[in-house]
Amino acid sequence: MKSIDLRSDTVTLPTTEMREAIYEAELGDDVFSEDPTINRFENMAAERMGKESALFVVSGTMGNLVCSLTHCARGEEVILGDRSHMFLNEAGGMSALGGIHPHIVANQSDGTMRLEDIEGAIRGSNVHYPRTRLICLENTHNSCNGAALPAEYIESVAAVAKSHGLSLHLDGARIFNAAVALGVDVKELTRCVDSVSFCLSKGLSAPVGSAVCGSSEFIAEARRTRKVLGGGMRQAGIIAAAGIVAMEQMVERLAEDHANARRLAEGIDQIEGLCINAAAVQTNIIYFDLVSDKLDIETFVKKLEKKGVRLLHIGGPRRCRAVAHYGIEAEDIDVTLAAMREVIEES
Ligand code: TLP
Repeated sequence: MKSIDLRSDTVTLPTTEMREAIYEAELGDDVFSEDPTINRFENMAAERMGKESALFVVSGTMGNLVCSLTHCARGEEVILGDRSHMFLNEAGGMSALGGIHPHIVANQSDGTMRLEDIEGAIRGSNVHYPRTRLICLENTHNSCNGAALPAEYIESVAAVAKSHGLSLHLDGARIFNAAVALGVDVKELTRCVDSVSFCLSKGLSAPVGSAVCGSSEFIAEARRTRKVLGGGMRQAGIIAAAGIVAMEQMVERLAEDHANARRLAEGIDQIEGLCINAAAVQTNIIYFDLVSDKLDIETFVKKLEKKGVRLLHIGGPRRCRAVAHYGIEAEDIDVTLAAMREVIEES
């Protein structure tokens, strides 16, 4: 029985081309900036994001942390969504390691924060207040149904940031999913931000790694911050080699994952006992609720697992997340739907 693991797109394994690129990667010491594969990766990442410079980091969490620590000094404040990954799922790194104060603003169901809420959160000049320094967005928005934030919205937040002398960071862990879903070049989504982090190890299937991109000046400082965190790596081209293949070969196929997520959402919509807003599905992430009172959520997840389908119970007391990714085919979605129907009927 094939295991259909829909817990996350982080479970993707490297492709044959990635394994070959890893084997053949030319290497050097990247702390001396002498790893040719890292240099090629960073040039490519910067070019893709339309930024002057880029930095390879081990994870999305490290990418976001490097950016917040580079933008902000101790006691300064970051405005970010109350459902953002940086606020919910990064172990409070910006506070723990940087003394940075998070100021949360409500995320709407489409992953945006209202402009008036952002404006309202910006501190005035008063000795009692922390100084606002940074605004963060997330695209796609993981916990808001994988919503893709359009370029116009990002531009409007950038205008608010600019008018108050603030920087704008984008957690673009799945920025390529957003670009594919919106049918735009990724640069349109990054043009107005001061820094962006994106992941190779999610839908793009590389085993490890993320990139941080921004101006040359910002990245020079970010390189120092990464060193502080112990993230200066030596022959790191061995992992960046897979990241190059990820950017070259794995972006356009993300549309297949979006189609599979939609197929799954539409199927779930037909199952009595499950509840989903199928119309909200734009990319590869779906959330749905178990509304049947015949079984509890843990039993539902466990019984599905016995049938070879893995989901995450996350996002609410009776909520599950499923993420489509490389290696999951349309037939797997049909098997998943059949398994869900059986589990509910058997209860
Ligand atoms: N998200 C993971 C879990 O942490 C929930 C997942 O399975 O979706 N930004 C966003 C928007 C993310 O979704 C994630 C990972 C990260 C940053 C952190 O990336 P990593 O796991 O590489 O540190």
